[in-house]
Amino acid sequence: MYGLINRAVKGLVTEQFGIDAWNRIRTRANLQDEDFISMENYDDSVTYDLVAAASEELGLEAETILEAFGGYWVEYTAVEGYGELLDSAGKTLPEFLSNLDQMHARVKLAFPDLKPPRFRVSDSTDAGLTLHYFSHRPGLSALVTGLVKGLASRFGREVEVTPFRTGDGEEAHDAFKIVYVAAPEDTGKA
Ligand code: 1MF
Repeated sequence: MYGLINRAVKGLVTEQFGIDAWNRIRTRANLQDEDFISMENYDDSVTYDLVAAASEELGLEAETILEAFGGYWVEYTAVEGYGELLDSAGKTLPEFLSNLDQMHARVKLAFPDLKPPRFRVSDSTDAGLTLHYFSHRPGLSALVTGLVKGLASRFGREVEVTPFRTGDGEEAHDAFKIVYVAAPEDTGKA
């Protein structure tokens, strides 16, 4: 994956746990380099090793770290030069989620080594929707949960996200049931 991803992992760890924790994680993951180059393509194993090392060093489940990272990614890319990209993908959560493949196509035009996952929305109603996720990369479902929650908060709303497996054989994939949590002003109560 592009170094931007690994830089964001470093950003999350250093902001929440400090630079010493980051250096212990980096050492545990056997990384020689002090830093990552955003536009350079790194083997996916670098990212997986970082998450595993962070999990061991911090005593947190990998899923917990991945979910936190998903939320962080939305904030991080917004301030690291991709705010316009995020703005262009939609003005509401369901619109954004329906446009994820187009958003990735735009990024891939500029950065051809991108290997984006594919997403599909189904069953979209006033109450929520189902997001289908097809990735080249195994084990990142909790990351998508965090991305969706991070996006929701970018749009000023809250969601419940429940992952599940769906489809048979070749079609088997991860999906997420997303339910909008009513904002306080919508409930009639204070
Ligand atoms: O293959 C890749 O390197 C890659 C990197 C990031 C593929 C996808 C992504 C983005 N995606 C990360 C989870 C991937 C999980 C998987 O593969 O199954 C998150 C997509 C996303 C979902 C919801 C909301 C926002 C999202 O992302 C916004 C986004 C996506 C890509 C970039 C920035 C924001 C991006 C921009 C430039 C990149 C790489 C990614 O590369 C650079 C960076 C600096 C200089 C040159 C190239």
